[in-house]
Amino acid sequence: MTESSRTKWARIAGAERPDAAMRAYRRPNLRMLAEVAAGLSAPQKELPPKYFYDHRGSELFEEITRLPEYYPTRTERALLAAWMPELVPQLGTRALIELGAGSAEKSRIILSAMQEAGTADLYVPIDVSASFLNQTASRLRREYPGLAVEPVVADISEELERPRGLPHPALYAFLGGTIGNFYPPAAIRLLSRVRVAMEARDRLLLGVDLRKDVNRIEAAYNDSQGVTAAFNRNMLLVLNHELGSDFDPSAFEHLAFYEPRTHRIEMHLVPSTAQEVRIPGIGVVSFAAGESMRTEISCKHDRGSVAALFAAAGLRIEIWKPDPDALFALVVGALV
Ligand code: SAH
Ligand code: AVI
Repeated sequence: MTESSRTKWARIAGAERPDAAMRAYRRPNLRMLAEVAAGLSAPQKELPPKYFYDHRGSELFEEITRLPEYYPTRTERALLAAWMPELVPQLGTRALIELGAGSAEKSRIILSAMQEAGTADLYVPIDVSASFLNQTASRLRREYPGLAVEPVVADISEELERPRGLPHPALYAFLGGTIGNFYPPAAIRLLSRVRVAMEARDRLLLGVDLRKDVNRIEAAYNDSQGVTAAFNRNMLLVLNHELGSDFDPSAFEHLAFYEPRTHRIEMHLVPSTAQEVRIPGIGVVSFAAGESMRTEISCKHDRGSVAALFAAAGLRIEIWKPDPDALFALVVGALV
């Protein structure tokens, strides 16, 4: 990767760098401002879920992964632990490029399998959450001394760049079911970018949360300790910090429900009383009491829905591996 492309990535992402508080007033985050303006003027108010993830948001997500109700992380971890020691040497993976890497807690299973096979050359974790990503990268450098770790701060809904000099075969990993947080057209655009970056020997490893009993899914997004509610409200703190807005997070209730027609969880923030929110650069945005704002979708899949996304992106399912209870699946994708 060139130095200029690194600078570009940093400029694109920018959200929670140490100077952000100062910068919010001197030079607003124009991309965020434009997305927030568009989302809050739509008939159904909506904000992009990538804005959950400042450092605190990333920590709250880590807390979610440990909740008894939140089954996806522990199910995917068990699948990875059982399968990677066999799959990685089969693929001969020399580089792991991970989209939305977060803490890379589960990625260590893949990296350890690469190390065991003697092919652990490069790890490229990509994430919007800049300070959290750098913390992850520092830890991994300590844990895997022979491995080159090249973090990239980037918004994967916009761009994906293939690092220059990438060793092959490379494995593009997109874990956790995060693909579900993208509307299908955006998911197809994202997978198409991965497909364009891939060479014939490379593979995609995708984690998808599966369709199942609605109560089980809804419980995962309405935990009894209120961590998901805090994660949801954190987006308003991110906006206040980045844009200088004056959302009162305590005035908004957390709402999460499954929408069977579209096979997705929707998360909303709903003010119990009318709100007038001032957002510099946008103006005053009014919320009626009970008027919801959608903050996230989390699409649930089956083999057919993944095959359809893959086909639209020029990929095919090479291996489909659900856990024994069919809660979550790992999918290996290859070029068509
Ligand atoms: N892969 C980890 C983390 C999942 S949480 C796991 O499976 O546990 C989703 C991660 O994707 C977060 O770290 C978040 O910061 C990142 N993310 C969300 N939207 C993104 C975007 N548009 N571009 C880059 N990273 C994004
Ligand atoms: C990151 N992503 C896959 C999580 C999900 O389950 O959709 C984010 C999340 N939202 C609420 N809880 C967890």
